[in-house]
Amino acid sequence: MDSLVYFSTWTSLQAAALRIVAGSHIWLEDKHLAWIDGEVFRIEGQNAHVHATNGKTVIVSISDIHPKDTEVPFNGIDDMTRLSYLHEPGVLNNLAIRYAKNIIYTYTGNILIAINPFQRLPHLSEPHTMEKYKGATFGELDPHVFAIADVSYRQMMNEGKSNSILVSGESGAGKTETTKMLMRYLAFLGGRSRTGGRTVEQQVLESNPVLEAFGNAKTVRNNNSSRFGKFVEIQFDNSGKISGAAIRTYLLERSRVCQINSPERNYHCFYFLCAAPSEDIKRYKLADPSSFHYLNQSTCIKLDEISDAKEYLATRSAMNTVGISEEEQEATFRVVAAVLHLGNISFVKGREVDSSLLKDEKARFHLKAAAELLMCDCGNLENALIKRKINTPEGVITTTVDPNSATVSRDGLAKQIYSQLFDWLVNRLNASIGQDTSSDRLIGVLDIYGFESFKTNSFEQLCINFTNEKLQQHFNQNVFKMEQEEYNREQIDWSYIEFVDNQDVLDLIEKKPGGIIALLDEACMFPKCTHESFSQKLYEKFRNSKIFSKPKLSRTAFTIQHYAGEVTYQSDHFLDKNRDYVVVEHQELLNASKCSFVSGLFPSGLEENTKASKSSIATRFKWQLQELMETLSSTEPHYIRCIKPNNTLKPPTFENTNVLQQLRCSGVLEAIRISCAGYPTRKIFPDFLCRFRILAPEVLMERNNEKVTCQKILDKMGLQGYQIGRTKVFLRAGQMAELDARRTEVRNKAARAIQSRFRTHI
Ligand code: AOV
Ligand code: MG
Repeated sequence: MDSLVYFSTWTSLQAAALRIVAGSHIWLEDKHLAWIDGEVFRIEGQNAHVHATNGKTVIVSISDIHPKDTEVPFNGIDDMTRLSYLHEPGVLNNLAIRYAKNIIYTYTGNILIAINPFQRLPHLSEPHTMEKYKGATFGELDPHVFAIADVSYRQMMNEGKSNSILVSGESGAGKTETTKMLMRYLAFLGGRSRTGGRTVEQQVLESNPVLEAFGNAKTVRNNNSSRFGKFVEIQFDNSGKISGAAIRTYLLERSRVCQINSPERNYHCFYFLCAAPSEDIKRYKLADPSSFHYLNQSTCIKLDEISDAKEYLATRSAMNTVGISEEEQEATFRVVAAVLHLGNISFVKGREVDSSLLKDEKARFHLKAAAELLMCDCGNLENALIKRKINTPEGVITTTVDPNSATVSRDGLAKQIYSQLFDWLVNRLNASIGQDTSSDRLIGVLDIYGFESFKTNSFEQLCINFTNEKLQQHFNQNVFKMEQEEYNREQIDWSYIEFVDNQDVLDLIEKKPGGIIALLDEACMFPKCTHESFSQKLYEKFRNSKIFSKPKLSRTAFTIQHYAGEVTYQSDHFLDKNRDYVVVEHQELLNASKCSFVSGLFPSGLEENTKASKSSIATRFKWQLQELMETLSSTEPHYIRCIKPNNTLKPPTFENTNVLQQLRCSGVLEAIRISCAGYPTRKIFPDFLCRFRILAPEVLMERNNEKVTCQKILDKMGLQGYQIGRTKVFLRAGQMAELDARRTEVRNKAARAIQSRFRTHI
C-alpha cells in the first residue's frame, strides 16, 4: 500500500520531460515525511545535487524529483486544480500550509476536502457565516461545506433536479460532523418561520442525536463513532421549504451489543440510561454500568467530555421533538435495560449431558428483571435460552443445550432485540417527520463508512469496502464527466482521457452467480459447510483472477486488490455473520409479550419471511446498496472528502503519510490523476502572463489580447501539445517545469549581469 509507488506510474510522465537546472526548487522523497523540499545547486548528468531543508545535502536522480512552486500564496491555494504543479507533494504541501492556519477546507475542482480540525472553529459555523454563503457564487468565497450545500440547493431549485452530497472518509475524519453542518445549512435555507409547535426541519435535525444515542459508540478511532451508514433524503416543496425527510440506515454493527474490547464502549444509550434520574433507575432495575457484563468487558465506562446523565435527558428531549411519544420512549428504554439484564444471565453445566442451568441467584435476578421488562413469561425466557426445538420426521422434539450454546443463544437474542429496536427507531423517525411523496426536489446526504484496512479484516470490512468500490465507480465516472465538461467549456479537445474502471472488483464481489457474496450465501445454506470449505471454494473459483489471491500461509484468508490497496480478509466468522435468521424460540417468546411494543418488534411471520426470501445479511446489504446507487445516479452528485490529519485526535499535527493514504483511498488522487492524464496545469491567462512575461518581454509590447500573448510566449518557447482554451492555458506534463526552468535561467542571467556591473563599478 505504498502511495509513492502508486503515484510514480503517472508522475513519471512528468519526470520524463522534466527540466531541472541549478537554482530549481524541488521536492524529493523522504522516508519519514513522504516529501521534503530543497534547492538544486548542481546538475551532473542525470543527477541533481540538492540542499534539502532538513540541512542535508543529497544527490538524487532527476527522475525522482518534482519541481516545487515557489510562489504559493500565504494561505495556500483554495482550489488544488489551480496549483502550478499538480503532483503529490504539491497537493500535500498546500493542504498542510492551510491546515496550519486553521483553513480546513480546500477544493479539488468541485470536490471539497475537509480536514478535521479537532477543535471548535466557531467562525466556520456561526449563523452569520451561513448568511454569507447564501446565494454566493460557487468559488467566490472560501471553500466551505455551506458552499456545497448552497450549490446543491440552488441547482435543485433552478433546474428542478435532485442533488446528493456524498461525505466520506475514515473513522474519525469528521463525516458525521460535516453531515450535521450540511443539514443545519439546508434547514437554514429551507426552514419555515416558527409558528409554534415543531417544524419539520427541527425534527430532521433532532433525529441526529436520537440516532447517535442508539447507533454511536466510543471506539479507538473516534469517541463518537457511528456504527451504521446513513443516507438522509431531505424533501422540499415547490417553494423550497423542507416538507419531509427519509432516513435510510445501513448495517448497524450488531456484535458491539454483546462484545466490546478495552478501551471501547458499547452503544451510548446503555450508559446514558444507567445515569438516568433515580426513579427511572429503579423502574428499570438498573445499577452501576460496571455491574453489567455487556459494559464491563471494557475498562472504559466513562468518557471525560460527556455527561451521560445530561445526555440521557438530551436524548429524551430530542425524542420529544421528533415526536416519539412518552409511552414509546418508556418502552424503548425498557428494552434497552432488558438487553443489559440479558447479558447478566449466566449459565453452568446442568446434571445431564449437554444441558445448562442458571449459574446463581444473581443470574436468576437478571432473568426475572429481563422477563419483567420485556413483559414475557420468565420460565419461557429461561427455556428459550437453554432449550431448543428440533424438527424431526417424527415431529418436533425438545433438547437441552450446553452452557456455551445457551450463552450464544442469549447473545443472539440480545443482538436481535437491539437491532430490531434500532430499525424501529429509524422507521418511527421517518413516520414522525413525515414523507412528502409528491416532492421531486430532494437533497440526499450520505454519511457512510470509508475504506477500511485493519490488521484483521472480517465480514464487516468486506461489506464496507464493497460499498466503497461502488461509490468509487460512481465517483470516477462523475469526475471523468466533470473533466470532460471543463474541456468542453474551454472548447478544447479531450478525446484521449482514460480512467481505471473497477468493475472487475465489483464483479468479483457481487456477481450472481459466482461472486463472493453468492458463494457465501451458498455456503450458509449447507449446515456442513465451514469457513475452510468456503475459502477452498473461493480459491478454486478465482484461481486465475488478477485481483484475488490466497495468502501463502493461510487456509482461510483471502486477499482482494481494491482500488485503494490490498486487503486481506479472515473468513473465520463469515458464515455466522452472514446468517440472519431469527431463532424460532426467541421469536415466539417475544411475539407473545404482553407489551405491544415488544411483540411489535417480533411480529409473527418474521421467521418465515426471512426464510422465504433466503436473504442473508450480505445479500440484503447488496440490495440496499443497489437501491442507493440507483437513487444516487438520478441525482447531481457533490463530494466531500473528510481527512483525519493524525491519530492523536488533537489539532496541531499534520501527518503527511497518513494524509496521503487517505487522499488515495478517498479517490482524490485518482481524480487528480484523471486531470493529469490530460493537462496537469491550467492557468488563467492573467496568471500565466504575470508569471511568464519575463520570457518574452517583446511580445508584451505588441499589445495583443491576453490569449494571443500567451500563445506567442508558448510558441517562442517551442512547446508543443499544449492547448489554449477560452480562459485558460492547458499545459502538458513537464511543460510548467520547462517554463519555470527557463524563467530561473533568465533570472540567473539577469542577476549575474547586475553582479558583474556592480563589480566593474568598484
Ligand atoms: P466520522 O463520522 O467521520 O467518524 P465524526 O464526524 O464523528 O467522525 O468526527 C470525530 C470527532 O472529530 C468529532 O467528535 C469532533 O470532536 C471532531 N470533529 C470533526 N469534525 C469537526 C469540525 N468540523 N469541527 C470541530 N470538530 C470536529 V465514524 O462515524 O467513526 O467513521 O464512524
Ligand atoms: Mg460518524
